[in-house]
Amino acid sequence: MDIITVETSPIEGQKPGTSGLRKKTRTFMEPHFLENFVQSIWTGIGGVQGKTLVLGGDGRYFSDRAAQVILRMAAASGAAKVIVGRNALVSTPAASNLIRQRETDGGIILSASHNPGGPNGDFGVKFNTPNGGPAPESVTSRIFEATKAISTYQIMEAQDVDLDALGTHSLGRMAIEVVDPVEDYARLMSEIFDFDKLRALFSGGFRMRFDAMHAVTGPYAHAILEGHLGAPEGTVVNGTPSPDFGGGHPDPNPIWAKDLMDLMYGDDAPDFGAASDGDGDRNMIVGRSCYVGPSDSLAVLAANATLVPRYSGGLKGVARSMPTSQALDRVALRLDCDCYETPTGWKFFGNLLDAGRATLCGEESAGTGSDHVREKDGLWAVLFWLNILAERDIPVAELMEDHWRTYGRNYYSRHDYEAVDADKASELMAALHGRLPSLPGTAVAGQEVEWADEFAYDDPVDGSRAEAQGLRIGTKSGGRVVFRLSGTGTEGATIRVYLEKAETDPEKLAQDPQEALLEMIALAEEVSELSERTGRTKPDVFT
Ligand code: G16
Repeated sequence: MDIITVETSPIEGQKPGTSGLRKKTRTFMEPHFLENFVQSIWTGIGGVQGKTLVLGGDGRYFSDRAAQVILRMAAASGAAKVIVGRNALVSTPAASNLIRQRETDGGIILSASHNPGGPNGDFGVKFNTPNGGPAPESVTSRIFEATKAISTYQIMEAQDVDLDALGTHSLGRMAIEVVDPVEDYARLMSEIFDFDKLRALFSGGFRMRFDAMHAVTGPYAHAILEGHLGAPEGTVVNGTPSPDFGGGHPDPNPIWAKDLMDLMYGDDAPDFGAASDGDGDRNMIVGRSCYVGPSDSLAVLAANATLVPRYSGGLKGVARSMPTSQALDRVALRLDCDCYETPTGWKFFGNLLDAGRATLCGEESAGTGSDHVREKDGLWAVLFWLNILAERDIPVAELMEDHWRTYGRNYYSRHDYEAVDADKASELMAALHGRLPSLPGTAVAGQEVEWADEFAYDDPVDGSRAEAQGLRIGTKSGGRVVFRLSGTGTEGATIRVYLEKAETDPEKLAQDPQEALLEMIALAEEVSELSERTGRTKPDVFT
């Protein structure tokens, strides 16, 4: 089989964002776009000669073609072996697990996460390092530099590899091992959670609905929930992955998982509802008439962690991304464990997990995870909740009330303004940045501003510094507003406004978050002049 060297030139816009490179699928399908980026990954990680990699993804449109290209490029550059999920389907957390379990040199995940798929949707490519986690900025910036200097790439001329056939194949001198992606992951889950207790929960009549949103967790959820744990057939819905996610938007939040929300707020609601996203790393938790926001979910997991076998000895520490609500901090204070605040992006948790400083991590963007892998993990979070419910034997709503009574409540919401003109969004951020020093001590929308800054993070493990990670304003009353531009969008700019208000008065713990946050919403508008600058009067999405 011949190895061809193809002449190419740098393509604009190949800078990895919050989580790898995400673009419109059609952009990825343009000549050389994928190949340039993949060759740049090889350069950024010091080549793939003799290395073993994992390859998988959420099965979205173009994944099958992209997987074949990547295999031919890995073979051309001398990789020893690639471990591929059957039909190139592996959830992000399961890929992280495979990378770790098989002690490989890293892996490539093909996904644009919760973004819609299909020819008019989004596609993405992400490299994970040998610890199983998303490449840190030091690596992604080397990859980006390589995309700007590329002049050739190598690819092997060969027929497609049959990725439907389990077992070992070869491509030139490179071995390709096609594995069942569910097996190892299911084993890992059974080692973390009390599967006997969960089986007893389901055999006792506990009812659940898991919405896999036509995405990658379907086979995992069928195997674990209905197989290992004996939940009745039909517990998992939309459980067959499809290249365009059934025409839907595989983002587990109350808007895109509306069917699940309707069921859970209806007359015959089951005890527990959950959903996961395109690549299986995000989760949504909902009890009977009780949606649990991601920040609260993280705090609940931390507060109840010792009920789960793997965490029964306690937590070494916890971590959250900066915009995530400070509900977790309240729990950490009680548990007397360290609580780290990192920039948005799972890659920032990697060092803390590797160094044994944090056991549990989470983000407001519906991601929670622990040191069992180096990615956030949707199904793991669902099993964690089930394990807690099995032990505590109370409905979700009661558990939340109890949690807020014990720790206080951080009302929280994120307002997203999507596809905003990129220049206008940058101008808004620049103007706000300029105002920050003058804000403390003044009143904005009737709120006294106590502090205002731009978030920067000094990694306590490797000493690296990440600057310009969001603009924050804190009020004397314990409120907080954060502004950030998303690093995962594929169209214009997405302005994210994160709103938070702390409440400890037992009489005021049952408000609607949007109502409770009205003052913070007014402050955010006044300080940023968002509607005037962008013409938007209400968010496209709020969570
Ligand atoms: C990715 C990252 C997360 C991040 C989220 C949102 O999630 O892995 O760490 O919180 O994007 O990022 P942004 O606010 O920059 O859009 P996923 O699930 O999309 O891979």
